[in-house]
Amino acid sequence: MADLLRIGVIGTGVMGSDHAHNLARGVRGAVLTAVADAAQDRAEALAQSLGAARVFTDGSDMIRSGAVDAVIIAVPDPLHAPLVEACLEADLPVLCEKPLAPTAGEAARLVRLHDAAPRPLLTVGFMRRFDPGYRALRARLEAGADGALLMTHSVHRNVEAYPGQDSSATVTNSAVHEIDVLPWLAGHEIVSVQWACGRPSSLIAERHDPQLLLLWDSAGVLHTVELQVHAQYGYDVRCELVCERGTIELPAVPSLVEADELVVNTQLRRQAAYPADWRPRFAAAYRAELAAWVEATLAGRIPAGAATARDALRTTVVAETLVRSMTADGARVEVPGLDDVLKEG
Ligand code: ISE
Repeated sequence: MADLLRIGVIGTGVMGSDHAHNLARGVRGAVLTAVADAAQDRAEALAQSLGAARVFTDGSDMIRSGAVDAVIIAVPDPLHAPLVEACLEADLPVLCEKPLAPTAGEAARLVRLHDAAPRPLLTVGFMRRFDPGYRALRARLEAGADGALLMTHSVHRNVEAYPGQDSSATVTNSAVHEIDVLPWLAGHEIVSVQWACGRPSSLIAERHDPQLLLLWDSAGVLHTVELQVHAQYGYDVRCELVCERGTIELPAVPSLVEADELVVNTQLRRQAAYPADWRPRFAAAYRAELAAWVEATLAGRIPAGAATARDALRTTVVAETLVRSMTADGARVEVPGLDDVLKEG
């Protein structure tokens, strides 16, 4: 591998353009070489503004062009699988946005193809693993002073839901972050799940909002996750670990520190701003993830600590099991083992 990685970004929507901007701002050892999007005008505008040399209207053409050494996939979830497969065929390292694929069947197929590849190529962009707050939570838990972990409580709220998606997308597209990061924090796999809901918001008809997810891990720890994807007031992610001797939680609205904003106490009020979406909240995580991926790719590895193909498959399997609970009126359902999932199909 050369010492400068030529990177191509497929997808110029919210996340593709965010990754492209981060690359253009400067990541040691990497250069943004190409962008691809079926929306040619958008791809050309992004390439021109960031100085990317090549534009493709088809991501597969970029993958086969020989113009890039590594690829970032940031297209809508159902389009991930064929592009990841093309990268594996072309022997190109790939950072695929989460989820690896919306269904366990597709994700399992990618894991089998990846297992057959001569070297590890696939990293999945579960960026919370690189967030300083989540890393600090994990380090503190591992240090052991608070005793054993007993329960966790997470809240994940978005301002507005993506249009045209149903209740299952809340799990497969949004809750997958908690489904990935909670076992990473706790050190144990999720083994059974239950989906619950109560009174729905009148502001969104397409899906049930909010939803409550219960996840039990192999150590018996119960993780509760509240998802509200149409919460209106701001982007809000919380996580509290309940241990034997105390609790540990993420700081409130940590992006304020980065955005250089203040919490103001005035006229009998306490006021603070919320980010409008996940990009400012997880800006440091996205940058750290990209830097780690580039460094590892140049060294012929996949980044330590990032989500692997198997981690991502496990997350999709848990998400699919939650959707099964949703359609079974909230029954508690066992999560199938990865070996069984990989044997099927
Ligand atoms: C989005 O795709 C993300 O990855 C965000 O982090 C999450 O908060 C949001 O709900 C997803 O739709």
